[in-house]
Amino acid sequence: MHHLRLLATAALPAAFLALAAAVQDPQPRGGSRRKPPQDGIVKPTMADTIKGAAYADNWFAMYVNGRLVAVDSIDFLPHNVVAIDLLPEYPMTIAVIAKDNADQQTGCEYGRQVGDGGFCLKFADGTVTDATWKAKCVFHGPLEGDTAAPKVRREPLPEGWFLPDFDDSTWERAVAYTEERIAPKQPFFEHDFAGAKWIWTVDLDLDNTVLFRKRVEKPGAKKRWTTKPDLDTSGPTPVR
Ligand SMILES: [Ca+2]
Ligand SMILES: [Ca+2]
Repeated sequence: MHHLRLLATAALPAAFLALAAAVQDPQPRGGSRRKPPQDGIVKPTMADTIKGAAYADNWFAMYVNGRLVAVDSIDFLPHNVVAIDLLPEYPMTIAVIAKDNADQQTGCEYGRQVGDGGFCLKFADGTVTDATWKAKCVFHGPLEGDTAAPKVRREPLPEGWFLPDFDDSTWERAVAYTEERIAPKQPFFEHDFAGAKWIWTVDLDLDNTVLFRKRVEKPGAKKRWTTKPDLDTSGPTPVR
């Protein structure tokens, strides 16, 4: 009798273990959907990433190597900083759409006022915004700064403007502005933007939607990891 009870208590945990194993691994052993061995696969870790931050007056979305990687979570006010973890692959093409707050029909804000823009970015690999970036305005107004009878000029986003192989040779250089001219709000000073310049087009006031591009080269840079994404993240359509 004593013997039997011992046997039962010993057998029960074994049965539970078998059940738990079956729940965790529902595929038949040797079946085609079992995980392949991952020997030789090197996965990236957080140590492979670089940290960055971006501040836009008033809003931005950023693509890296053709992929949408960051969207400013606050469109108008308050001004905020977006912190970004990036898994860098070089050459790295950064493409940004930045928008000053402006009415689509008048180019004004608060009724008949003209607001100004500004964009600043810094990544831990040394990438910063400066006058080497390319810039293109796609929404300008009010024309001539005329707020009494405001008119605007708009053009569609160039096809594939955020893709690495897009030809931006006809775009102007970005123009760097002083911190005093931009007058950023407090969140800017709570992050490390040292060495980064404020950029926009030549017209900080009337150019309301601006595209930026920058190709970052890192000769000799090698990826430590071997994994490749299989998923399709192209769902979010380019913003307009
Ligand atoms: Ca404006
Ligand atoms: Ca603004």
